[in-house]
Parts: sequence; structure tokens; C-alpha cells
Amino acid sequence: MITEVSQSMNKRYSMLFSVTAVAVLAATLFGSTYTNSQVVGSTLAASTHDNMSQTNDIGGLKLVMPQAYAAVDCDNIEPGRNVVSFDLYARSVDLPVLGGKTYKAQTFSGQVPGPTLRVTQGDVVKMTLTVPADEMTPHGNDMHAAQMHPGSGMDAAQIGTSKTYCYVAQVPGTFKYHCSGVNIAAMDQHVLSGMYGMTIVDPIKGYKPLIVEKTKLNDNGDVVIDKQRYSADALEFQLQYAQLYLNDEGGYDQAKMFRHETTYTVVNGMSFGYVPNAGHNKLIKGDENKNIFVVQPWNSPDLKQYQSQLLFVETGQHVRFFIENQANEPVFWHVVGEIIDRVYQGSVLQSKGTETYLIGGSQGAIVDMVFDDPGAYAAVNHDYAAIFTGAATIIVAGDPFGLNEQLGTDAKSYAELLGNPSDAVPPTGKNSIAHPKLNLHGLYTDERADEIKSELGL
Ligand SMILES: [Cu+2]
Repeated sequence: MITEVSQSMNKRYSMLFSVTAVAVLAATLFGSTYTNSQVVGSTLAASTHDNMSQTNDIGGLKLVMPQAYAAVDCDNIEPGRNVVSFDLYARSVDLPVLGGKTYKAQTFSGQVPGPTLRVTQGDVVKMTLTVPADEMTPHGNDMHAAQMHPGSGMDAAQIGTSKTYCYVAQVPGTFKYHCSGVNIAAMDQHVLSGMYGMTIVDPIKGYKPLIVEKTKLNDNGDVVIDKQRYSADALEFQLQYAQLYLNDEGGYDQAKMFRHETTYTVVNGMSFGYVPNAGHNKLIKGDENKNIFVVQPWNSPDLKQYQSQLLFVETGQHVRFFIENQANEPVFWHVVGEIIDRVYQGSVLQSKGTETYLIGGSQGAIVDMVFDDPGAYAAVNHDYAAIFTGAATIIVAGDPFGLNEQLGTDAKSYAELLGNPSDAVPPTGKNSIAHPKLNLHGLYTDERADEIKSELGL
């Protein structure tokens, strides 16, 4: 069946696709173990790939998955459960990449990443994916927060149809959702072209206060531990990491993916998305052409929603980053000039006082930090290839450029004046501090940008 789908898809859409890729993905992403009795039915066909030959010799793999405990019947939801509807549509469209070109993006709802879903642990998510009649290919949605049976969730919605499924968000944390291709076929292409997003499942009891241990001198002049306690309420951002593997025409290049040859690294869909723009140059240097950062690829106001923005926080403020590695390369998450105060996954503490936190493919983390001193800090994937292809995000804490004195103001951060990017702000949760002001920035189609603008009243 998969082979048939792939053939019809090749006719519809000149994409690179190989049965090998399906087999590799099926075997690795789903981590299936197999027994003789499970090796039946729809094989994943012959492959020339050496590491697949043994599997093919025994007839290929069939996925045999258990009934997922979190799946629920949409028509029989327990009364008392809060139900959150999450409506997405598929849209293939050309979107900008670094250097003024475009690439052949595949998106959820005309944006990369897709809309962020935020729910509380125990909520029911009712997900509907619509594939409009003018789409080139079917699409699916595998929500990692769901623990779904493929038959109940991930079968593709065909062109011109919708598909709905329901599940209880049982486990707190950040979770990827992603297109599952055409019943797994071409999943790599769809995801790596932009069909991914994040679900944030807030713990039912909320987040924990942040304790940071510093030192001070006591009355006797001895150096002692100084415990600083910050409320659980935090200013929040989301950062989603992915790669683009592109050919010269801006299409997906699967051969490059296999070789891990990244064309661009993207943070929330854009290489170097959160770096200064011409407006910041003008404000800080008095000249829009005087760069305050080494690369300023998205700095012109003509770029509308693609114009770069910065992330603004106060000094001494509890800041929470929801991070998800959406693609193929590890993320060595690091902030130049700071130490990560705490890392959670779900409601489980993973690390404290660490310089870098490793986030593997399809893995998330909730990072808590306090920026003690005014300054411009760079959050990077501390892999040089990733930094140089786009994994740099500038966070400006407090008033490092002395603008308050210049302007005769008393702002705690530039967020009060310039706002924070709307796509970096998840819907408000139980422990969210509201951003003082929002601006528009992201890899949106024009129509999606207009929608978001009107939702935000911008
Ligand atoms: Cu898709």
C-alpha cells in the first residue's frame, strides 16, 4: 500500500522519495521490535540500502502497535474533561529563506512552525487536520503528546478531506507534532519542509518556583551560599530548531538529508530569525546601516513579517524557554554569557547549573533562566555548523545600551518599547507573565500574517 501511495505521489509531485527512506523511518521513528508473527503483510519492499537488506531478507517490517491509552472517542469524552479544539490545515507554499530566495515549504496553517497548542495536563485535545482541495498531496498529523495508534491518528487525510482525532494530554512537557506524510511515506520531506509544531502541556499543578544558588559574604566576611527564589511565574518564549536540506531550486534534497548536509538551520522557521534589524541599528547606533550584530540577514522593514526581531527580557526576571528539536541534528543548547539555571522535561527536573543542554531529535526541554546583568546574550546550538547556518538567537536583558538615559525613560526592558515576537510567545499558561507588547515576526504566508495581526490587534 505504501508503495502504491508513493507512486501516485511521485506523479502528483516531483519529490525525492525512496522506499528505503520509508523503511528506515518506519523502523527507527517507531522503534518497533518485531517477532516472526509480526513480520507479515505489507512489506516495505526491496531496498538496495545495505543496512536494510537483512530486514528485507526476512520480509520487511510491519508495524504492530498497541492500543494507545491516551486515545479517546471524540463522541464519548468524559464529562468534566476540558476539551481544547485544535484546527489545522495543510498548505504547500513558497516561503523565504536566507539570501532572498524562497524554498518549497509545506506548512500547517500557512506558518512554520505550525501554531503552538498549549493545554493543561488532563485536557482532551480534539485535533482536526484539513487538507484543502488544492493541496498537492495528502498529509497527516502525529502528535507526540498523544501516544496514538497509527490507525486512530496518523493515517493521512486525503486531498479535499478532514481528519479528526481526540486524546488526553496525559503527560506534561513539550511535545512535537508533525506531518506523518502519506501514511508515513515522504514523512521526512514533509517534516523537513516545515510541517511541524509544538504542543506545550502544562503540569496540572503548574511549574515550580526557581531556586538559584549564588554566593554572598556573611556578616563575618565569609563566602556563603545565597539562595535566590523566583516565583514560578515566568516570561516565556518558544524556540523550535530544524534544518532545511535544499537543492538549488529550493526543493527538498533527500540525498543531503542522508548525508546530514544542512543548507540552513532554522529557529522558529528562520535562520538567524532573532537578531537585530535596521530599526535596532538606528535606535542603538543612530544609523540603520551600522550593524550591531555580525549577521543581519532579515533587517529591512520591506521584509514585513520576515524582518528580524530580538527577544527582550528584564534583568533578574524568571525566563522560561520551551524548546523543541523538530528535525535531524542534535541541539547543544547554550547561551553565550549565561549558565542555564534549570532544565525540566515534563514535570521532572533534569539538570541545574549547566553550561549546555543536549536536546536530541524529537526531544524537548523546558529551560529556566535568570539573566543577572544587562546585556545581549546569544542562545545557540553550540555546533559550529549550526551556528553558522542560522542557530543564533539574541536575547537582550535590561537596558544594556543606555536607552533609558537617552530617552529619559525608565523601562525595565526594551520589550516595553519594541515588544516581543508573537511567534515566540505561546498562548498564556498558568504561570505565564504577559509580554508588555507584541510585534509580528515569523515565517508566515502574507494571509496568515494578516490573520495573526488581526488576532493580536496589531
Ligand atoms: Cu504532510
